Amino acid sequence: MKGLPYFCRGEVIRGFGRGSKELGIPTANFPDSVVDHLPADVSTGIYYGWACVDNGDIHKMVMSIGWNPYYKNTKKSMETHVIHTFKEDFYGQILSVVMVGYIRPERSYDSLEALISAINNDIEEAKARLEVPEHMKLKEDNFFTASGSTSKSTGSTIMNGH
Ligand code: ADP
Ligand code: RBF
Ligand code: MG
Repeated sequence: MKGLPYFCRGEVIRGFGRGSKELGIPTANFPDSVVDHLPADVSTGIYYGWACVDNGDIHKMVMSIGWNPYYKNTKKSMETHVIHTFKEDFYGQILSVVMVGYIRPERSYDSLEALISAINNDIEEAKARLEVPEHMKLKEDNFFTASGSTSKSTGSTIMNGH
């Protein structure tokens, strides 16, 4: 997929407040400044990659980019579900991500159950696909260790405040 890997970071803001957390799938939302910087060749859809909160550990992630057709959002969003159980919320903290692969386009579903089950499939897909050495390597990228540095890998790096 063109434009990958794509590195970005930004503050975690409040999202649509739809209670994705209650569904067991919280998503950390990026502000418009990060969404608006996405290059044109990074299309909407579901991606997988690595993520870390502030200077914390690096975890696998899945990300949804687009208008959530199931909810018919009017605003484009970038929402990251970090595949890890956190003790506390991390609103206001800096989320760093690298998107390494594409899973599927966003689509609408007949029921909430169907949407949840699709997301759970994405999570399993991400866990498996990230195991290959080529993707494991990106975990070690100095984008994650040296906060504020520019990645030596291909793809853009956006600094938002940090
Ligand atoms: P919102 O609509 O405000 O984005 P969500 O229900 O999607 O609300 O919950 C997202 C928030 O949950 C994140 O901003 C973060 O603070 C917290 N959170 C806790 N665990 C996770 C996780 N594993 N992945 C993403 N966000 C998480
Ligand atoms: N929303 C959709 O409308 N259609 C989708 O296909 C879709 N896929 C998603 C896949 C993943 C991995 C994640 C994390 C979210 C996805 N969403 C999708 C967004 C979802 O609707 C949103 O996170 C919750 O509705 C927020 O409560
Ligand atoms: Mg959210």
